[in-house]
Amino acid sequence: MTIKAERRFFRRAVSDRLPRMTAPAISLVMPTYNEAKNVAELLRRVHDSFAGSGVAVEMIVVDDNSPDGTTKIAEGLKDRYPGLKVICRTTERGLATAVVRGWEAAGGAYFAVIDSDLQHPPDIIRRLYEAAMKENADMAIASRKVEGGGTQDWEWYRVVISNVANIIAKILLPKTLWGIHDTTTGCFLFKADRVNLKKLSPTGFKIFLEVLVRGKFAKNIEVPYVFNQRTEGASKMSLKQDFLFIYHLLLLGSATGEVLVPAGLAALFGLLLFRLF
Ligand SMILES: Nc1nc2c(ncn2[C@@H]2O[C@H](COP(=O)(O)OP(=O)(O)O)[C@@H](O)[C@H]2O)c(=O)[nH]1
Ligand SMILES: [Mg+2]
Repeated sequence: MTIKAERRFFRRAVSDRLPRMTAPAISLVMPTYNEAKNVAELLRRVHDSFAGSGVAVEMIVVDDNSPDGTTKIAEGLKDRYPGLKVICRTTERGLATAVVRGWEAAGGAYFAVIDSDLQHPPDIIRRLYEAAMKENADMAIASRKVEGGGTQDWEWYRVVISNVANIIAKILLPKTLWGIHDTTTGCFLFKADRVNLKKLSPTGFKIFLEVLVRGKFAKNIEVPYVFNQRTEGASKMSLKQDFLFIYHLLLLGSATGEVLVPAGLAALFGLLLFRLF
């Protein structure tokens, strides 16, 4: 046997002994900060929602070293959910960067994200996946703003802020957001190969528009859902995050060049924002 043939023989012998790992269909990132009371229920409900579907889901919890011990609880569930990944970041905080960190560790054909506080109904991921498959969409968006969708008992000011943010987004990104109703969604699923993660610059709370603008999506669809009330834990959303979102929109607007004004405005707004907070 030549050396080359020998090497081939041994490589094959070793790889035959390795367990056959099938790549997951979906890699779902669940960002957590102080979600000790929600994380187990979320994992259970996502897992159960795919029972009998034959679809392999890779669940990835990304926790920013929450003081309430979320990481430990998630780690403790690895026996129950083989393949569950738990990433604990100790030097970084922030929702958008946490989500990208999770996707960096993911191996699925589709990437997705869901809030970990059960405000997004856990079965939405299966519905997004099935809708994307059926309609051959690159991106499936969980939407509160199409028929059948909505928000459960939101305070009036959150409704106003959400609608204003939606309108500003549509003004700044008219082409990208043409036909999309829920531009501030935090839950979506997309074909992984449509986005180069290295090209993303995640900031603040919102990751959807960053992915939509930097990725290449030929077909987007919206799937209705009702945004639930939080029953455990507390929101980390703040006025600062609302302002950061507008700043982020201005940056995205200047990046796509869809309207001319954002570049200058972004500079001004950024200056104001970072002096204020
Ligand atoms: N890893 C990580 N997750 C976060 C951070 N901030 C919020 N989250 C998670 O992101 C999701 C949405 O946050 P939430 O505070 O509920 O936002 P709201 O629904 O807009 O009030 C929840 O699962 C949070 O635990 C953060 O800084 N790091
Ligand atoms: Mg929430």
